[in-house]
Amino acid sequence: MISDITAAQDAALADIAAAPSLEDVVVLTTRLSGKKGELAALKKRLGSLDSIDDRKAAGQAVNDAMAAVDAALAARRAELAQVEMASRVDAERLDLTEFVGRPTRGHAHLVTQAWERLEDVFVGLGFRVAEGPEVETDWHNFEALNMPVGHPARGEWDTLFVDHVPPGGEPGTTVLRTHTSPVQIRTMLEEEPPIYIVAPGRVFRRDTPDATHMPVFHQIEGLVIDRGITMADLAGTIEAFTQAYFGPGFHSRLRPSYFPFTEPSAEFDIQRPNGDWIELGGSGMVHPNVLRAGGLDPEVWSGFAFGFGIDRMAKERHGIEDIREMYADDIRFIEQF
Ligand code: FA5
Repeated sequence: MISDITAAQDAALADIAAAPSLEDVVVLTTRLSGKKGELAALKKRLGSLDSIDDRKAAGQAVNDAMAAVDAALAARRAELAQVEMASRVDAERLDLTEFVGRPTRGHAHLVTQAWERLEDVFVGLGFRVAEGPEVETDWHNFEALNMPVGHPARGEWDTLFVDHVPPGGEPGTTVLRTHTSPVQIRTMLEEEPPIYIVAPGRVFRRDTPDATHMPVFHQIEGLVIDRGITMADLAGTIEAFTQAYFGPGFHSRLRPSYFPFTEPSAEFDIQRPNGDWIELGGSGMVHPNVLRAGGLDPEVWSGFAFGFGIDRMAKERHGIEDIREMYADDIRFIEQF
C-alpha cells in the first residue's frame, strides 16, 4: 500500500512538473486532487487494511502525498502564471520603431521650427521678441484695438470665453485671445517708444477644423512705433522679411483691406519664384485710437503692425495639403520636417 502511494505521488509530481500551461494544471488538478483522483482512490482502500498500525501509517502517507500534490499544483500554477504574464507583456509591448523601422531621434515640431526661425529672422532685422497672455481681457483683445462692445468686426473672430469674472469686473469679459494683436496694447502700455517688437504665440477661435483652419493655431504679430513711420516702412519691412525668410526669389505685395485697429489696412501676399501668390496675413498703420489706448499721442508717434498665421505659413512653405496633418501626431508625417 505504501509503495502504491509513493508511486502515485511520484507520478503525480512528475506530471505536475511537466505541465506546459495553466490549462494543463487545471486538468491535472481535477485528475490528481479531486475526489475521483488516484490518491483519493487509495484513501478509500485504507479500510481494507487489516492492521490498525498499517492503516495509520498508510493514512498518514496518503495525507502527506495529497498535501505534497496540492502544494506542487499551487507552485506550478504560480510559476506558469508568471511566465504567461511575462509573455503577454512582451507581446503587447508598443514597438516604437514600428513606423520607421529604426530608432528615430526627436526634433522640434514643424510649427516650433517655423516659430523659432521667424524669431531669428525678425531679430536679425532689429526686432525684439515680446509676449502676452493666452487668456486675455475683452479690453485688450477687442476694445483697446478699436472694437468697442457691439462693434460688428468682433463677429469676425469667433471667440471662446473663459468662465472667470475678474475682481470688480463683468462676467463674459475674459477670453482666450483670438489673435496676437493684444500684445500691441500691452507693449505700448509697458514701454516707451521707439518700439520694434514681434510677438509669436498661440491663439484660439471657435473655428471648425478643416484643411486651412484649426481652432488652436499660432500667429506672429509685429509692431513698430517711432516718429515719422509711414506705409513705405511697412512695405519695406515686409519685403525685407520675405527675402530673409523665404529666399531671394520671393517678393511681397500689399492689398487694400480692412481691420478696425489699422488705418489704412492691407493684406499682404508673398509671391513664389514660379509666380504663384500666397496670402499671408494682415497689416496696416496703427489706428490713432489704438495709439491712444496704448497711452501714446498720435500727434507724436506713428507706427505699423502686422500679423500672420505661423501654421498657415509653414503649410504653404512645405506644400502641406491639410493643416490638420500637422497636429495628427503621425510620426511618418512629423519625421519629414
Ligand atoms: C488677424 O488676426 C489680425 N490680428 C492680423 C493683423 C495684425 C492685422 C496687425 C493688422 C495688423 P486674421 O483674422 O485675418 O487677422 O488672421 C491672420 C492670419 O491668421 C490669417 O491670415 C491666417 O494666416 C491665420 N489664421 C486665421 N484663422 C486661422 C485658423 N483658424 N487656423 C489657422 N490659421 C488661421
